[in-house]
Amino acid sequence: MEYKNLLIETVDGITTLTVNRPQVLNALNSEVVQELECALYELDLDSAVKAVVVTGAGEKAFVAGADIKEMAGMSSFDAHDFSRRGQRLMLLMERMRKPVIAAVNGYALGGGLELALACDFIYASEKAKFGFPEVGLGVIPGFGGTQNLARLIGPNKANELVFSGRIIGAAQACEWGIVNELCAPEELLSRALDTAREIAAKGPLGVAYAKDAIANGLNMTKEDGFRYEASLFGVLFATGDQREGMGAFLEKRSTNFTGK
Ligand code: DAK
Repeated sequence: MEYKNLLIETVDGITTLTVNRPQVLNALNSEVVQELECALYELDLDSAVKAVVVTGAGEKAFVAGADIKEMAGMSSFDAHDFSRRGQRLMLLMERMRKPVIAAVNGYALGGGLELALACDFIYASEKAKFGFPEVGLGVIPGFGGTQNLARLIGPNKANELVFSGRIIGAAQACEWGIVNELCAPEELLSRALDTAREIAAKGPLGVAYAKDAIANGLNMTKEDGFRYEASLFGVLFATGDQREGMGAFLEKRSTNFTGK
């Protein structure tokens, strides 16, 4: 499918998906949200794709939020529809079998930070900036941001960031646990791609089930989470990937996983 606002490039099983509206700092309008949903759905179904890196076009922004120009004129019905689409996109990213890494190259504000938080983890340029300016616009984060941020860094830090609308730098975001790795701007994408390749070399079913266990387990009691983990662990013993992974270890050779 052709996308007007996304650049998609797959090399050796790793897809780089770039939000491409640099003239408005890659702000998310309803068309971009729809394109992201379609693209990620396609990538999840594509067996040649092992991992996805999401980034923003240009030097200034990852995504500077939802498109304020479009939102300002929305009817209540449009806003509801926009919100449902955005939430569907964030849930899709969480439920995808493929790992998704955010490479935050500049501003990640509002819906942009929500997009990054919906990825499995975040690498950031030392120049990146993070924040939820929504309360200054008279609204709240509406694409899962309050939920994902509080789960990630705890309610106290999430409260401070969301209530103040403050924009913080990449070093503080890293210290607070929002960012896994800080990178020199020119190395950000290659660091994210290196990690994506490292993951892609592992058993795809193992990675997919680990993602499932961590994401879904967080919404369960610890005991239910343990039970869920055990059931996924058991299912993997019916797969070729488990036989291949353990067989390769015992035969002292490298693995050749098929994801089956
Ligand atoms: N939307 C639309 N255009 C944007 C934009 C945005 N979020 N951010 C930047 N732009 C545009 C600017 O208008 C400007 O366009 P022109 O004036 O050149 O036509 C161009 O991008 C360059 O931006 P600036 O000239 O402002 O660049 P600066 O370096 O001076 O400032 C900045 C960079 C990132 C500090 C500034 O652009 C800024 O404050 N941008 C807005 C950031 C923001 O408030 N983002 C959060 C948006 S609220 C919902 C679900 C989700 C949400 C809402 C509802 N539902 C449940 C319905 C999410 C809300 C948000 O994300």
